[in-house]
Amino acid sequence: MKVLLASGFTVLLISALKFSTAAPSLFAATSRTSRNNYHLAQEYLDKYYTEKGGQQMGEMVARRGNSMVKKIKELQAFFGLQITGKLDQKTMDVIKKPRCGVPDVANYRLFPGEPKWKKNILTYRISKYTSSMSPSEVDKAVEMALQAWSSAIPLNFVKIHSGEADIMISFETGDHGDSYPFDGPRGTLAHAFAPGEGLGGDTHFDNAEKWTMGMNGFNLFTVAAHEFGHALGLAHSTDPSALMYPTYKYQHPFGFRLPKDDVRGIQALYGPRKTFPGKPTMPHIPQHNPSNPDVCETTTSFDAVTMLGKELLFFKDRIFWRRQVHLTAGIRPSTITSSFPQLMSNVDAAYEVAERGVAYFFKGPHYWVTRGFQMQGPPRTIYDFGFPRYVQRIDAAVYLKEPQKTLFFVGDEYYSFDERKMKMEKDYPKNTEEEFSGVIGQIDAAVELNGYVYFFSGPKTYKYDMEKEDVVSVVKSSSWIGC
Ligand code: TQI
Ligand code: CA
Ligand code: ZN
Ligand code: ZN
Repeated sequence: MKVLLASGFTVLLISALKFSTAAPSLFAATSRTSRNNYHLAQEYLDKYYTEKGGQQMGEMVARRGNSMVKKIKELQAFFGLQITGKLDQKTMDVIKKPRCGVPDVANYRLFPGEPKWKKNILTYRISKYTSSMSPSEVDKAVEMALQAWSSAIPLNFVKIHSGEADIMISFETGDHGDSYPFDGPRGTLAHAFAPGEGLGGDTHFDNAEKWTMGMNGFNLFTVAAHEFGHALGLAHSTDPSALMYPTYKYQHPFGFRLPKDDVRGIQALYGPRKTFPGKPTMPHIPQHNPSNPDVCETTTSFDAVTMLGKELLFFKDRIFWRRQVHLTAGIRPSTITSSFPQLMSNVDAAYEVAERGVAYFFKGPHYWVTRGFQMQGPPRTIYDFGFPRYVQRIDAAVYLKEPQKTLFFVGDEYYSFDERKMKMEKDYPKNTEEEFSGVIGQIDAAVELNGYVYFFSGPKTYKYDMEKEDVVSVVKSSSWIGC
C-alpha cells in the first residue's frame, strides 16, 4: 500500500473523522475512547498538516465514495503498520506519538514507524512515460536520481522492463486509481509511497506538468530525487539546503552530491555504503589506459570476464572495460560504468551462452540474466543451479561451447553445469589444478575464445589449449585492457 504525501494524508484523516459516527466499526475502541482519539487526531492534524487544499481534496474523495476502511488501510500503509482497516491501538499510537524524537543536530525526518526496505537490491520499472521528454531522457533522470541515493547507502537498484518492481514509476493524469488524484499544472507535482509491499515505494509524476532535463518547467531529476527519498523512507526535512526540504529548487543533475542532511537521514535507516579504502565511491572512468598509468598499475587482476555479443567485457570493482575481440592492442578500450546498472559493480563471475543470447552475472549468492545489457527480471539465487549451500559466491565462470557446459570455479575447485540438461553434473566439484595442468592458483575470471580457455589468476592470465590439455602461454592480465 502507499505512503501518502502530507496533503494526501490530511485527506485521509479528515474524511476518517468526518465519517466516524457513520462508520463506528472502524474504531477498535469504545465510543468514549473514539472521541478522545478524535481530538488527538485533530490536534495532530492541526499541528502537522495544515495545508488548505486538503479539505477540498477530501470532499472529492468522499464524493467518489471511497470506503473508509480503504482510507484507514492507506494510512496504515503510509506508516508501515499492519493493515487492519481499523483505528486500532497501533494506528492511534502513531497519531499520539510525538514526531520530534529526532536528534537536535539533524533536520531530516523519518516516517512514523520508520518503514524501510528490508533487502538491499531493489527493482524499479518505468511503466508509463511522459510526452514532455524522450523515454531515454526519463530513464537517465530516474537512474541518476536513484544513484544519488545509492551512492550513500548499501542499496542497489536494478531496472526491469516487465512485471512488478519494488518501485513502480509512472506518469499519471488526474485520477489514477490510488485516491490521490493529480491536480493539473502546478500544485502537486508528484508523490511516492513509503517502503512496503504493494504500492509501497511506488512513485507517480503528474503528467500535466512540463517535465524537463533542464531549468525550464520542472526538472525531472530534481523531483525524482526528492520522491525517491520518500520512497526509501525519508519524510521532509527542515533544513533548507536538504533535498527533502519541501520547496522546489532546481538541482543540476550532473555532479550532483546528496546534501549532508539527506545523507544523515538515509544512513540513519540503511547505514553507509561501505567503500574499500582507497577505492572511489563513484565509478571512475579511465579514458585512455596508456595515458592513465594508475589504471595499469592498480588493475592487476579482474573480478570477471565474459563475452557479451561481439564484445569482451572485463570487470574490476566498479569499473568495466569493453573491447572488440578482434581489435589489436593499442586501440583504446572504451569504458562505461555510470550508465550501467549498479549491480555491475563488484561482480564475482560472468558468462554468456551466445546461442541463447543470454548472459549471467554473479554477485554473492545471487545472479542476474541479461540479453545484451538488458536485465531480464529480478535477481535470483545461485542455488537454482544446484550449488550446495556452503557455496556463498562464485569466483569465476566459463561457458564451453562444444560440450555446452559451464564451469564454475569456487576456491580451488570447480563445478560443471550441463547447459542442455540445465543440471549440475555428478562427480563434481573437482580440483582445478589437478584437472587443468599448468594453471596455478585461484581463478578470478575465465573466458573461452577461439577454442582456448583464458584463466585469469591475479596478475597472470593462462591461455589453456583444450585439445592439448595444457597451458600454451602466460600473459600479464592487464595487457587485455591496453596496459
Ligand atoms: N508532492 C509532495 C512531496 O513529494 C507530496 C507530499 C506533501 C508529501 N507532503 C508530504 C510526501 C509529506 C511525503 C511526506 O513532497 S509535491 C517538491 C518540493 C512535491 C514537492 O508535488 O508537492 C518536490 C514533489 F516541494 F520539494 F519541491 C517534489 Cl521536489
Ligand atoms: Ca500538478
Ligand atoms: Zn498516485
Ligand atoms: Zn516531499
